[in-house]
Amino acid sequence: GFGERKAKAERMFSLMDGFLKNDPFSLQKDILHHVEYTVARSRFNFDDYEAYQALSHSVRDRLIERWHDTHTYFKRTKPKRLYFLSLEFLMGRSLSNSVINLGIQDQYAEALSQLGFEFDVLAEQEGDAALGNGGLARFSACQMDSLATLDYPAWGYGLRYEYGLFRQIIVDGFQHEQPDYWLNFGNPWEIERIHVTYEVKFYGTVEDVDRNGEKHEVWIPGETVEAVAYDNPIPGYGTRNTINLRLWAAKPSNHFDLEAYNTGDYINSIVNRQRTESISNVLYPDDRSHQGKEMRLKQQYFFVSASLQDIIRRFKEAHNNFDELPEKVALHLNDTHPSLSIAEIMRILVDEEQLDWNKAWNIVCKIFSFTTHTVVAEGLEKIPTDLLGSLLPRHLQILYKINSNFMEELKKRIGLDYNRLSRMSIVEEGAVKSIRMANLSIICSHTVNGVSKLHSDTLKMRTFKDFYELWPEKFQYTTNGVTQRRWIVVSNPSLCALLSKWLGTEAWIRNADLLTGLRDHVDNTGFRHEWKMVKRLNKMRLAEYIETMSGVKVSLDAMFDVQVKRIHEYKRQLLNIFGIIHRYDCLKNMDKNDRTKVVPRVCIIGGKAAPGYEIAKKIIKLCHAVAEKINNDADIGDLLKLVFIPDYNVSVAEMVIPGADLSQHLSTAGHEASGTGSMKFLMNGCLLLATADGSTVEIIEEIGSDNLFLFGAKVQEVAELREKGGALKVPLQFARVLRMVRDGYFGDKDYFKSLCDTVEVGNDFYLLGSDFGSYLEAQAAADKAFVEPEKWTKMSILSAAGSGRFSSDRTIREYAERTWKIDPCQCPF
Ligand code: CGF
Repeated sequence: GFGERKAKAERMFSLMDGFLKNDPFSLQKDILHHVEYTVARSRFNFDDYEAYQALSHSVRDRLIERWHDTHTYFKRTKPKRLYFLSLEFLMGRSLSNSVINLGIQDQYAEALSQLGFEFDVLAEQEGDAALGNGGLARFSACQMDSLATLDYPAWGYGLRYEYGLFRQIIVDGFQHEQPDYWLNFGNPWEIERIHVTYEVKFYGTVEDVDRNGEKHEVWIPGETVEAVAYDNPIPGYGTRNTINLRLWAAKPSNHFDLEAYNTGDYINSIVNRQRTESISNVLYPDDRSHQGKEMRLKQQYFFVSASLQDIIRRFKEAHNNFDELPEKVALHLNDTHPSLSIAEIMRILVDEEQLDWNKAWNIVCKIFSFTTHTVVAEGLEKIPTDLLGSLLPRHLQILYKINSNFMEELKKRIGLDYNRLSRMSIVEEGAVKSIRMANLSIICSHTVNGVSKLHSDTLKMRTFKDFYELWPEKFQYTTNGVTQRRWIVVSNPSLCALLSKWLGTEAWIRNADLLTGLRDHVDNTGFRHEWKMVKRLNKMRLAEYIETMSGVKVSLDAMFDVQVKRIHEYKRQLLNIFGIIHRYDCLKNMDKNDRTKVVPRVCIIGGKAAPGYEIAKKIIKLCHAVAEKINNDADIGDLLKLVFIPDYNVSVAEMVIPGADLSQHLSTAGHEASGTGSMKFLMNGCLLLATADGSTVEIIEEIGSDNLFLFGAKVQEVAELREKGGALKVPLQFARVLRMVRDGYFGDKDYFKSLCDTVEVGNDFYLLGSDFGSYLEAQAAADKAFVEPEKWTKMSILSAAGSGRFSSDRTIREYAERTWKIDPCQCPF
């Protein structure tokens, strides 16, 4: 009865001592408690790794406490919630980020030092959670941090891959991939919810059933897998709000296929079952080309089905009418990867909740928003109908019905323009009949977002022109951003202290617009001196890392010039390497006296190539071959060094970015949807050398073209240049560099042939040749600025001062207000 429950609650409360205490003494007690009882080591004898484990468990306790309070409050106040659906999250490490956001970094540092440990050393013990590929996935992680910090009632949903993004190892200059079994040593940052499980079904048939005299289609699935929830608390900064990232893992289902077991083939039935349970095992190592693969489709549906069951259950607990769904639920499709959600929610509403189709469709069209991260139409996801029909027969029917309704409506709007009708159809007829996931997402979403202004223009004018003309109001753009908590506070503590000192406040950590205040100090020599000292400190840290990784000793007086990102032809790492070869060639042919005027450079390149992407792998090999030649040329010495940083990931980025003087963003204009790496460099006072692509266009608006080094064809010139083909003018220097590689100057002549072919005149799709001249000019301008340290430092300060607009806090606020229509909901405890 009620009395009994009350007494129980009171007793439980009296046993608890309020919130966990955060003074150093209490933290020490907690850490030792976890050493003894969680890690099960003696508190008199434990090493750094065990100390890290105990430490993270004590942090986790504090996260859980806030997580509970936040969710209890959300439950009570029933705000409209955002569900952020993404197949990829690149979270990196959690420890430092968590203690900083919880505001107890100093207390932990003190507690540990009294125990004889150093916080930073323990933080290094943690591996990266690399459940994503590149920009899209790290952007998801930044958005989660901003959602929590700005108190939005949001949930992230994703997959708990057992193997994250592969580890890159380099053997003899070649990339090799090794599995990243990141859960090997346990993961203290997640909470397994063994009671939060859902059955996810696949295959089977669709049968007609009679419901109150009406014929209805019902799916009789053939296979069941269980999804188990793993919750990852995401703490906000400067707030108690701690939101949830729920990741699903596939587990054996209790749902036994009796027949399989009764045939007597017990062992084989278990082996078969295990195969289906491997759904969440592996992350696909390429965010563009996983079209038409059954496992990928299974992953998508597994993710979508578990998430939607969870979301609908939560909705039904608090509301009893689906008409309220659009006021209470916003579903965000992070790219098309989760867009099967549309068919799934229609199935739930119509088949299970027995809503009328039109009513369900009206509701569904009000809850979805969609962000596309792609530029080229060829990059858009398509799923062969054969595959979809066999794996999810009922969903295919639903998709056909959505499409035929849409086609009818469209005919009324645009008439019988069959070409346009067929371009806009969800179903692509052709050699392989397929479902176009982008068309589906656009049709059903109330908002279609681009990730930068330029990207959005491309979507409207090219990629989704037909849809834009039909529904101009749907098309918006929300420029990407990155979180200053991770990219300054965690990764660049000395800059963080300097910013707070000169801005006179730490408020910029929650409001990055305040960084513009740095402009007031740019003429102050004392400030500039401190700024330079911070950069030097970070360069020292990076130089040490380079020496340990590659054995190459680099001079701190050299310009640290960095290009780190996934390796892709459109990102043009090859242009960078050709520029380096040209520089080397010039040095070799230079008078000894002239060499004294040369700005020494340390060129740093890092990034992973998708395992099946041959040309990208050749770029990596060429980089190593060139590095081998240059770095061993005693005649060149410190004037030029080239290092490839292996296994580029979030933690490596945290160290490399603060130490960079110059960073390169070289994509052929019109190919990078946004780019978020540039924003991280900008925040860290690193100068950009870039094309006017993606969000760089907006960066120029913000910091002025005088404060970065721009080069290359503009987006409106690219098509014309391509048309010229063989008649395109290419500078002599380019031809010379290409010849050096072709002639085997860096060895492996035959191996590099196909790579050289990709940039030969007439075949140079990404326009390396025609951009080479202006690239070299931009490089020369960078050299010229570098020899004037005061000028360089001013440019560096003004870069950071203009980076506030590229905080993911701004991105999230725009999404929340314009797209999701959600309000902050701050837990008052
Ligand atoms: O998403 C990207 C990145 N490769 O993950 N695209 N995808 N898919 C774009 O290419 C970037 O330009 C963009 O910044 C990023 C996040 O929107």
